[in-house]
Amino acid sequence: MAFNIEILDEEKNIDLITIYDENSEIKFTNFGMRIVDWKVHNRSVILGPNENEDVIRYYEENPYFFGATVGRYGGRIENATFELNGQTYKLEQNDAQHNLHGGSNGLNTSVSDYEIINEDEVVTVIYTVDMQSDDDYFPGDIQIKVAHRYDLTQMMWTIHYEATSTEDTLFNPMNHVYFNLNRTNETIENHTIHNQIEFYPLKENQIVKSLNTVNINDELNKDILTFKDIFDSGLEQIEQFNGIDHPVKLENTSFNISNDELEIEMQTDQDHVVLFTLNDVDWNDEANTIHEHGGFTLEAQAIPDDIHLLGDKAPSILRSGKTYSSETSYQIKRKK
Ligand code: G6D
Repeated sequence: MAFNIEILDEEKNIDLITIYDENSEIKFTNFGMRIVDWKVHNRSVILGPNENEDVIRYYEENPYFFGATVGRYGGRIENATFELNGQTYKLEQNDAQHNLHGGSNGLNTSVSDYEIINEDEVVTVIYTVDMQSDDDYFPGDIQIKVAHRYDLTQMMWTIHYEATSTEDTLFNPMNHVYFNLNRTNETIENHTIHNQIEFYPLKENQIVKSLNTVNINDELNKDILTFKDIFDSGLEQIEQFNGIDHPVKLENTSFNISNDELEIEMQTDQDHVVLFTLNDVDWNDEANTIHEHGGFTLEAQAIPDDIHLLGDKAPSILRSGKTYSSETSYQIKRKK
């Protein structure tokens, strides 16, 4: 057996699923369809609860969506309202007057049924959730299937999303995992980014301003950037948000970030990834392990607020009768 299940809360049906071999170990929970930990050769590469922490309480209190499946809609929808097919929909205003990550009843709060398929070297956890329009005020009831597949040989975690809706709606899910490849709990400044960083500027309210992008590599005249280069760039957008919190255009399907020892490769069928570097920390865990620039997210998704930027052409529109399907994987590679 390459996995085990620990019951975290019997009444609420919340479990912790660990998939492991001698090289790596990954932990998932059906509470918010989260990744809880990922250890490669005993080194944790993501941010999450410490060994002795109460896992459920940790996620209930943590405001940064650590490891969670986020949806229906990742990112902010301006003024928490949008129009679709000539109808106006009003969502919950849970981030000033805006809607962030689908509202307070989003997928990150769900407890889902799941089944496990064990093929020895590849273990898949398949979660199913029904979301009602009454839960989050988006149109349509949606049936969602999220699969977390872990390939022990490749050290590769793949997320597959599938959804259908009873009415035309918006669906733009992602996972909010934070990576830090360092051995000690340092900042991510030393990580190198092997792709161009071409981002969409934000307005003061953190909503995407327009589709006119800024390329940090061009601005700094550097082929390869580290996070330190970005933090020290002096670019107004980076200063304003104390780091990056922007959708980045993907020029190809893979996106790579490394330190001296490890590399993470993301592969996705999405055209954008929101890169967020934990810019302002005002909540901490008991061991005080969370700090500014202590991790980065790779939120593969459609551009937040695409419904206002692109109207009827927004990629996040899910028509009733159609099936949403998308896949993103993260692989850890050893450099030496
Ligand atoms: C997202 O872009 C947002 C951030 O602004 C927010 O603080 C975080 O989620 C929790 O990445």
